[in-house]
Amino acid sequence: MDHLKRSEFPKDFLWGSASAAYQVEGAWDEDGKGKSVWDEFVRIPGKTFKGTNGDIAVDHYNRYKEDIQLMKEQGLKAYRFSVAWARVFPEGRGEVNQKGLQFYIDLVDELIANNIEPVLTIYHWDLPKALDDAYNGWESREVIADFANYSKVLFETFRGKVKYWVSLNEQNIFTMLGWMMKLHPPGKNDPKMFYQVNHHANLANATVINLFHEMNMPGMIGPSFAYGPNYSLDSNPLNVMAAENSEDLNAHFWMDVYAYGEYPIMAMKYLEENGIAPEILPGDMDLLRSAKPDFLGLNYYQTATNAWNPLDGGVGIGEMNTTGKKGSSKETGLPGVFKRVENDHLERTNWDWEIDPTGLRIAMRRITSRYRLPILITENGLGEYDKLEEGKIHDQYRIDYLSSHVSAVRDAISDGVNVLGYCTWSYTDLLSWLNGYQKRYGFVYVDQDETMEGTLKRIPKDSYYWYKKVIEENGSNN
Ligand code: BGP
Repeated sequence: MDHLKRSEFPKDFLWGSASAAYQVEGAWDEDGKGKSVWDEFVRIPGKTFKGTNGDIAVDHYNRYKEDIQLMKEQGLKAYRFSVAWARVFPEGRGEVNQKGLQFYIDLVDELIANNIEPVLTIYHWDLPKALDDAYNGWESREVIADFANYSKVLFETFRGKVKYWVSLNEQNIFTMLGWMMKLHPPGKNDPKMFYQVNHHANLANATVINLFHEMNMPGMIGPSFAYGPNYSLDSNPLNVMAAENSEDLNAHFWMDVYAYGEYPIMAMKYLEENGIAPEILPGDMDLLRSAKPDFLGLNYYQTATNAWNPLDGGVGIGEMNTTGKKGSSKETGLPGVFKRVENDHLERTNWDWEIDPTGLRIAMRRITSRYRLPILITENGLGEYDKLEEGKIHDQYRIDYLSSHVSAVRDAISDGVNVLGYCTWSYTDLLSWLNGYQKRYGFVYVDQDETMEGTLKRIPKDSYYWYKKVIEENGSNN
């Protein structure tokens, strides 16, 4: 809708930016850190772009002070980062590795000393390998207690210092890529296990949210979900139904559980009919219903446009573009349910991600209408090639992307959405899980590439200065 007068961003709006441990830290085996499933997965030939890994990443572990200095100069209000579970518990459980924990204590103290609000993600995909060896990680209910124990240590350590907590990052993505698409660890295609793993992750998420509340932790906690609203290709009712199927199976299936502790009716019926529904034990649903997140973290990159996909001969799991060759992704779908098609109204990035700022506004409105939870945008950004020209990076394309999305957030606020903050992905350039170092997202360029022999020098891009101004003006010109 058009408004007579657009609302302003709230005064205490968290203008932030984000990262994740494996993608920035490096120091993969320093100071007693245990191995994670990613430390192992990246060493399997053919799994990541040109065999890139996060052994060094962008060396944030050793350069966090320099990075925080850049944040301070930019005026950043919030920094979202994740804790590497295996740094704190090398075996995933048992003894705490004090040196590993100390890194995060120092990081948080440094942020606070520079007036930057820490936003801590407890789990951003780097499961301790020891837990995978012991019981196949998320495949076993044992993970719930270990995750709660690890979270408790973080709650006790950062009580009063960290106010914003993200429990799980993109449960839908790490499970889909791990147990359906064979692209993330453990590299399986096992639909039944996919749903079982998700049920365990839901229980783990509910357990730590309840723990946070039982411990009377000051602040707020919620999961971050990768939500791309589903559109119908057109007004053909079959395509509209395909879009609704996708919304139910690809979005409500998680968000309904987070917000209400209920699995969506049609999605569950479909899983039962196909023999892939998770095993739900007595008491599980009570636990899920009892846990109420304080906000929903939204990671938004793109929307999905859907068309009808017949059961007979329909399109199955396609291919992702991880090379940066535009047009190399392949159509993907679920026969009898939906298939994802191109949207002619939208431009695409070199990695075939559709650019749709209005989709962000739609995402925020749908979440608000269905769940009535405050939203913290925990990721949004553009992955592109950047070119260093005479010591500068003129990333006008990123500025265009981000400013149109900031404007969409303001429109959503004008519509009545309650937004706590907006974190771009990412602060510095970093390792893109499957796409190496060439797909860059940062405000700060890092001299690191697929050879992993860069100088690691940091250079603020044009977008860095653009965001500085947005923060100064509290978004009033967007
Ligand atoms: C999200 C993840 C991030 C980040 C981002 C960009 O799904 O939470 O960790 O990687 O996507 O994705 P990519 O690196 O694949 O371009």
